[in-house]
Amino acid sequence: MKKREPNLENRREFIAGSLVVGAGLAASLAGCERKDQGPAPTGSGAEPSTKHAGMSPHIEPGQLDHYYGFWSGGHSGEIRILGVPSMRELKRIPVFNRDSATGWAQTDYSKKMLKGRTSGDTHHVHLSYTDGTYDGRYIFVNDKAQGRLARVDIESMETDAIVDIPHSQGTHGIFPQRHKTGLVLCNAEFRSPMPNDGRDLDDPKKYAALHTAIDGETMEVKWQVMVEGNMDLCATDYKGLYSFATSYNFEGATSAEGMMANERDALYVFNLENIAKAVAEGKTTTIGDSKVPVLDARGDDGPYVMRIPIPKNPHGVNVDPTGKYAIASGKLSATCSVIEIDKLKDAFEGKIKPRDCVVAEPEVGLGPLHTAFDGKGNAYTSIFLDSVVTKWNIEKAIQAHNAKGEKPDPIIQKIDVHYQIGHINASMSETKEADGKWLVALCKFSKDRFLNVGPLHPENDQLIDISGEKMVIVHDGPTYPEPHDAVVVKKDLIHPEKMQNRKLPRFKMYEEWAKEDGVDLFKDNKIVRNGKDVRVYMTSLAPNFGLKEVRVKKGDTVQFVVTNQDKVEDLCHGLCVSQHDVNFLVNPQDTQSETFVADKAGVYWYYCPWFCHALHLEMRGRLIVEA
Ligand code: CUK
Ligand code: CUA
Ligand code: CA
Repeated sequence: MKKREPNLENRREFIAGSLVVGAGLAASLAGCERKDQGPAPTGSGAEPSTKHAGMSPHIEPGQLDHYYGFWSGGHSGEIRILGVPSMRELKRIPVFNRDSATGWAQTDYSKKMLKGRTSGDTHHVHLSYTDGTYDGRYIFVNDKAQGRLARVDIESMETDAIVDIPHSQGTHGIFPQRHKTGLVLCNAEFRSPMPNDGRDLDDPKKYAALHTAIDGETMEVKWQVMVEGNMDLCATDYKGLYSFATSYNFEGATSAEGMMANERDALYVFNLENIAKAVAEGKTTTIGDSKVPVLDARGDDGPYVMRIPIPKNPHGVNVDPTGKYAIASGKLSATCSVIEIDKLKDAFEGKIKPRDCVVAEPEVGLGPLHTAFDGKGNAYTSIFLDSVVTKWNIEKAIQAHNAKGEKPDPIIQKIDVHYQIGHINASMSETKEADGKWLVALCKFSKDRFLNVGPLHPENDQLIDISGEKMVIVHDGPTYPEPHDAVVVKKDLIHPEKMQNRKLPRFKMYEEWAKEDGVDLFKDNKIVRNGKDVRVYMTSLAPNFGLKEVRVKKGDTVQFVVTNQDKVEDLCHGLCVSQHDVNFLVNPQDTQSETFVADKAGVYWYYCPWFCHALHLEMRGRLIVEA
């Protein structure tokens, strides 16, 4: 073993120690030995690892990246877009959070979608698929905090739908079907009473969790399947037949110790065809006041759900680009379980046992979490406790599993990452077009890799060149906490529009108002009073607002509806009303609206907060509130 920085070693021991509570766990982890240490950590006198013969992540000023990276924002509640390989942050898309720059969670339509809530916890971003690859239409993202699923329209790069999933606490793993934009499957991580109305409070045996199917086109909740164990990560196959969910609390415990009691938990396999049939035949029930059909599949290895025993507190599950294998990571076991998807049919028909679908279980390191692929038969697993990425060969792992006597070694390389890696993903890894170029390693701790910015450190998203036989770290990418997952997408599959295209559902709302009030949004500047409700239609065209003065009475509810007439790319305006907590963005050719109460008499300047013109500072007017 190479020499390490002592405090790094301590940190690993500390983190490992805090996780290793069960006695059986230490024993199960003891067999794992690290093989290749990879390059030494940089920053301690070691050679920087960027000197290598492979690809450069450097993108010259004015040059464009080759991939879009879609990052979840974790408890920031947003989605971020990064350019890969430069790792430059290009945009943040507010989803469940309040965003002062764009007015998200303040504008009328976003408020309506969010129902007054302004926080969320996004973990998993996935794009809509057609024929096993991205079709460039939608981004889906979960909210673990409040059990929701949201969708972003890629043309506008704006959240266009948010769905509350009934009786789903801790909506965590999500995955869209890959044969077409069909269902988006969503896992509830937390078991809870059904319905959660005060019953069964102290009877955890009766708690359950739901696997929910949402139509990716209409964003309607189609059905739910109730199971007994919790569900963590989710994946789908490439044919539309199955979805998968790892369960780390198959024990049904309510404490961490209890959740680690058993050596094996389970991978749930949902048979989507059989479920759809049962739903169509009405073999369902409902829970509480939700109208969504629920199939109760607790406890039975029936035609709907199968449980494959796998070790121990499994976390990630990922399907390889050939669609042949689902790989579940042990987390508290040093192994990954490789499930052969073609065998599932026989297992569902009772011809083989569920466990017979496991065709390999290689030892990859301490605390395996997630797996990415290069399209050349290799898997890359993030190893949290060891802070490494393990590159291993899937076919060799299968040969080793079956071999009598001498076993081939599937492990190709382990490379240090900095530090405590969570998710991992490779360019196009979640599609059949995985291209084996770049790997992003989303590390939870950055410690000494960046300038000290106080107790809250950035995360460290490292970029790894996987185009050669050996992995090479080429870039550290600090991010604001806390992205969990990312997908890396070829740039020619993503075509956002440069001007607002007015197809989003919120435009229907403005058009209806305009019709009611006999107004042309693009032409008219008009104040419409209805009792104490005042609607202000106003245009913007650099460097002017259509109204220089808006006169209302104290106590009026004022709604500004602003339409940006500018047809120039990148020419945004916005509206900020001084002292009234009103601030929103209006893209070129966009309309936005926000409502507030004018509760203080006086003169309040409204102004454009986006630097749009040499006379940008002069782009303002007076809100005159009469006593
Ligand atoms: S979970 Cu965060 S590291 Cu929410 Cu995908 Cu595995
Ligand atoms: Cu418009 Cu500044
Ligand atoms: Ca467990």
